Amino acid sequence: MTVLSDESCTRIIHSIKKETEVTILHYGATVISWKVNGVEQLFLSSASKLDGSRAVRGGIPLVFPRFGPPREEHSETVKLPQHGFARLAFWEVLGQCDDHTVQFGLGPEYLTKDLSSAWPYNFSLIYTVSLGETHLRVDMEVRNADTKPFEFNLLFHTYCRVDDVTKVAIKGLKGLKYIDKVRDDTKVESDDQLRVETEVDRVYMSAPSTLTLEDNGQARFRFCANNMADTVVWNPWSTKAGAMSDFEPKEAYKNMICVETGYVAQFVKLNAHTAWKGGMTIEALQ
Ligand code: TA6
Repeated sequence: MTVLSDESCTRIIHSIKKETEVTILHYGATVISWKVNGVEQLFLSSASKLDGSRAVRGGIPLVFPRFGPPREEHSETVKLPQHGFARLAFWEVLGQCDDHTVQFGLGPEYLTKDLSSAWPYNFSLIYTVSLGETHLRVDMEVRNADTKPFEFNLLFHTYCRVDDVTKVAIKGLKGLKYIDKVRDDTKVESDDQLRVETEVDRVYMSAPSTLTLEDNGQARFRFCANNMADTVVWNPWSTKAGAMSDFEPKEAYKNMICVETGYVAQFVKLNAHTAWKGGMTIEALQ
C-alpha cells in the first residue's frame, strides 16, 4: 500500500489490487472517494464544497454527537447544528497504523469557539479508515476525557453510488421497527426488500449486523456493522434534491442511496474516563 497525504487529503492506494484506493478529506475526515478496480463506489455531488466552507454532500460524512436537527428535549445537544460538528471540523492526521490503515483525531481544540461552547465536553475521537481489496472499513473510538458523562449519536452517513435507484433492493430489514421521517410515523417493515420509488428517509432500529444491497438484481454492497444499533436509509428524490444547492447534477438522486450505519434512535451514554468503539465494513460485491 501507499499512503499519500497533502494538506487537504490523505489517499490510501492498494499495492496489489489495481486502481483500488480511498481518499479522505481532512475537513470532516470525510471519505470522498472509494474506488475498487477503478470503479467509484460512492456518490459525491459535483456541487459539493471541498474547501471547508460547508459539509460535504457525498462520500461518508461523519455525524457526531447528534443526528438530525437540534431538539429541545435533548438540552445537551440543542445548540448544535444539524448532524453535529464532526463533519464541520478539520481533523488531525494521526498517522499510519499499518500499510493499509490511517487514523484521524478530533478533540475540542479543533472546533470553532461556537461549536465547542455548544457542546462543552472534553472528548477525543479516533477515526480509523482501512482499505482492503474489495472492502472499506471505518471505525470510531469515542473517548470521554471529562469528569462528567456525556451522550452522543454517531453515524457513517454513507452515500452509495448505484446505477438506478429504482432497481435497488435492500435486504435484511424485514420485521424491524422504523421511524418514517417522511410520513412522521413509526412502523414495522413488512417487506423482504426495501425498494425506492419516491423520497425515503427512515431510521431502522436494532438493525441486524449484516445487510445487502442489490442493484438491478445483482448483489452490489454488503454492510457489516460492529456495535451499531441502527441503519438509516435516505434518498431525497427529485423535489428535495432540487432544493439542495449543493446537490448536482439534479438527476443524480437516481444514482445514489444513503445506507447509513450508526447509533441514532437513542443516545449512547458514555461515563467519565471511559471509551466506546463502533464501526462498519462495506464490501463492494461487483
Ligand atoms: O440521514 C438522513 C438525513 O438525516 C435526512 O433527513 C436528510 O435530510 C439528510 O440526512 C441530509 O442532511 P444534511 O444535513 O446533510 O442536508
